[in-house]
Amino acid sequence: MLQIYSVPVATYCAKLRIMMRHKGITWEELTPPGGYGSAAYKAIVPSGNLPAMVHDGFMLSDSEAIAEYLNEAFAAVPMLPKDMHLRAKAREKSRFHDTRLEPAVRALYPQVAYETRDQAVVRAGGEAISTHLSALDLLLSADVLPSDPLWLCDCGFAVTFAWINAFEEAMGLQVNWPARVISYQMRLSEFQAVADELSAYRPAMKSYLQKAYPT
Ligand SMILES: N[C@@H](CCC(=O)N[C@@H](CS)C(=O)NCC(=O)O)C(=O)O
Repeated sequence: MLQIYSVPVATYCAKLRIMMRHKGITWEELTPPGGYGSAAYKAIVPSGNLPAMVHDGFMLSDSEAIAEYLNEAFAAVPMLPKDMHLRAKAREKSRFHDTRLEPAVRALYPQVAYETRDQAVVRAGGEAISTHLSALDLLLSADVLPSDPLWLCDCGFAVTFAWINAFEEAMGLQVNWPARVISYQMRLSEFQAVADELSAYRPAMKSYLQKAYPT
């Protein structure tokens, strides 16, 4: 049995669900006992992070470690290239998402609440995100991965792009979107697993963003 610890709004859980949907994997979703970071949850998942997985008694945390494990455990729909160099490039792209773009978006969560928002911080955040989007533009311009399949490295971007769009609407975030990045987002949205996950995930985003508006 495959169980995933998750909370509805968690970005990296949505990233993981895209890959599980694409592979046709079934899973059971569990709420971390006492909330993530609690002693009860850390007794199961020492990092206290979400997502975490338990597969037939085997526990693993970190969305990318889980995704790579599930890619091997459920190999029928491969989401990493066979070629060693392409596989390394796919991992490079995943790391760019997890260590560059997404953390710049995450830095704006403390600015969501309307009452305490600092527009100067939001502006600086928009500039930081734009810098990463322009780095992604360069990365995409040299992308050697075939564009037909959905790769592991694509899943996080689909979710993070949705958050940037949501922040543009809810907080007036200003971001420069390179044309190639917009095309990439559109291409990802055409995968059924991406479309299904984003439509299931949007209510959680909307509920989180309620505090972005004056009461
Ligand atoms: N690189 C980690 C990041 C996971 C992450 O930041 N998860 C958030 C929820 S989306 C979390 O657990 N935050 C609480 C914490 O870091 O203590 C991954 O890919 O799983």
